[in-house]
Amino acid sequence: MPSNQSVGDSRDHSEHWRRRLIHVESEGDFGRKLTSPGYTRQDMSVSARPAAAGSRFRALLVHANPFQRVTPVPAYGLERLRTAAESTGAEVEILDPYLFAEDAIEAVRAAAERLQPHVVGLGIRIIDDCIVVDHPAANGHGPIDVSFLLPEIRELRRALGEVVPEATFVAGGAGFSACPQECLEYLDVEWGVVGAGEDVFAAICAGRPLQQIPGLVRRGEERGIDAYQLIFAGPTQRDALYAPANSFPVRTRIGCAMQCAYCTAANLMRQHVNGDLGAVLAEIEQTVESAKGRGIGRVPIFFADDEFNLPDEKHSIAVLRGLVERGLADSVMWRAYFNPTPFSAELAELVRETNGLVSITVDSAAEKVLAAAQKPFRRRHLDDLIALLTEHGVSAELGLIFGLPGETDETVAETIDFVRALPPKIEVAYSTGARVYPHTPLSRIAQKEPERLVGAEDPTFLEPVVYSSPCAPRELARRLDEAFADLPNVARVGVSYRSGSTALSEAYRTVLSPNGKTGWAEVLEDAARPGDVKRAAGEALAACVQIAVWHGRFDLASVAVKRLLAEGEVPAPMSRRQLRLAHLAYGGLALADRARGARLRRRK
Ligand code: B12
Ligand code: SF4
Repeated sequence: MPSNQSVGDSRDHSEHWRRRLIHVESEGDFGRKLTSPGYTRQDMSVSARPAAAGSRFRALLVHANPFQRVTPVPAYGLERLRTAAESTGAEVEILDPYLFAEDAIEAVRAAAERLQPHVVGLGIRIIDDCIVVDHPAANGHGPIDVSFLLPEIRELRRALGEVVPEATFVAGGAGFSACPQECLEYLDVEWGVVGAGEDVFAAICAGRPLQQIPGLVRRGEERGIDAYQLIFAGPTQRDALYAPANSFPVRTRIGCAMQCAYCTAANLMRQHVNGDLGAVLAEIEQTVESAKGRGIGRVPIFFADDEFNLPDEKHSIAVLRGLVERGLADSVMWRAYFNPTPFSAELAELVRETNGLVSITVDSAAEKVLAAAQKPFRRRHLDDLIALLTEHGVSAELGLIFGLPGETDETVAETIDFVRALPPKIEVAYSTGARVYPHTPLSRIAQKEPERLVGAEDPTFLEPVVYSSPCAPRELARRLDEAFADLPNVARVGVSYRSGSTALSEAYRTVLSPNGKTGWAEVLEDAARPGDVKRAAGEALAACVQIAVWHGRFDLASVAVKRLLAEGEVPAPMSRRQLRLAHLAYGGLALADRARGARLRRRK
């Protein structure tokens, strides 16, 4: 059950519950199966299995992402690499230490010790949390709140280097790819892949000499962001660890044809490639099938593209039409980032029909700022889109960045007026100040306007530096908080590493631990505590239910549903009646599990 999805979607599947029971009986308790330190080994893709029995080549892919403690997402990039390497027969293990272990360093040490990998791949998805203002009142927090994650990742890399000094270290990931040479230097890693790593990783696993693999960049050489790889493959074999608490990512295209001043995608130099439609749809189909087999009614998908409708909407229309043609429209709900244009009535209809949520990358409604930030649309496109979405009843949310180049008191007021005129159903998230990432157009603007910068004194911009006009980000945040105080649909953006609730990663750890009940009540209280701007108590509790169901822990799921029922409001479109039914169903399944456990113990 996804965080905002009806428990009832799975309620009427009594057949499903029966099948689920059989599944539990025949395969054992999945949750417990995953508790061994090498939890991914048992769940390796079929072609990798023979390799595990005695292969010569071993690779450890580490999701070097401390943010997993706060917002767990599947290690999708690493799953894609492992899928690509299947045919080589290498043994490839994915480890997500910040998610499944209290002590991430200890966990990677143990895994490296056990596997003795030839190659260690570091998946550096994010280098910081990009939350400029978490506390509008400074209160000793300094001028910005961005959490820089590379120091923590460097500790992880050091620990791995001590355990397997002979292994080759390769780095990759979206955060890494925005500033590859800077990261290699900072982390003391020799090799890296900029952009899509599937082909390069498969070549490494096939044992090709590193110097001969096109696409690998080496520390200190000239090549960096210009070595971007745009390979496309699929469908991805997913790791059994991840419940869709924050949805399943599906990449349909890679790259971006635009170069908005502040965006890390601007470093791709306008390159982009569409995925093969058949492979994309097959990936969605497989995802839906396996998720349904584990009790998920409507499967949440995140189309993990920079912008789903750029450079054109033909591809997105084809993907959505494919969902309808394959009879998947009612089995999914999805979200994706959209540019305000192109967006036709046909696309709007398909979005609605397939249960999509349009997350619009707007940034500003002021013409002057849009031009200075090199945004690929103008105010009229935005106004047209809002009218179109309203007309077609499409669910939408919208993101703004105040303080971009060209921002003045007048442009701030213009965007505030735009927000105040929006239909209240549209959720708005805003931030103040833009993180200056290395090599982006904003980094060049920043060099010329040092008076607009706050944060680290780092001329390379690897450490967090923020551009903000016409005033400092905290001041801007205070002004905007005041301007939007009466609008319940408008909030400051996002989840911060420092203050975000860790309830979901704790839920994973509890569900995966052998005596998984200890601490579950505290996890649920933690989830229910007001904290994250983005995650209401009901949603966080529903995510806990889902994590428990995903790992076959119906005893914990049943307790979590009871706690959810105690909340004043349950997340739409759930109803209290559906939750009560789910409570009964999970309770029944938990009893059946317990009886089965007792039978097995007696047989021994
Ligand atoms: C979708 C998305 C989300 C969704 C994810 C939903 C989900 N269920 O997965 C949500 C909204 C939850 C989200 C949250 C966040 N996101 Co986000 N997200 C994205 C987005 C658009 C796509 C990610 C994705 O899945 N891509 C598809 C996969 C296949 O690509 P990939 O992971 O990059 O992997 C490929 C390569 O990088 C490479 N590779 C990856 N690892 C490795 C390792 C090795 C060894 C090698 C060789 C290669 C390699 O090969 C892979 C296969 O091709 C990216 C932008 C982008 N285009 O990537 C931003 C992006 C990753 N997010 C970003 C940020 C900041 C965040 C948050 C921190 C925001 C916040 N404060 O909450 C959180 C972090 C969550 C977390 N735990 O990491 C930034 C990171 C930049 C930075 N600061 O470092 C990005 C780059 C957006 C941007 N341009 O600014 N995000
Ligand atoms: S269109 Fe979106 S992804 Fe592309 S450069 Fe602009 S903000 Fe980045």
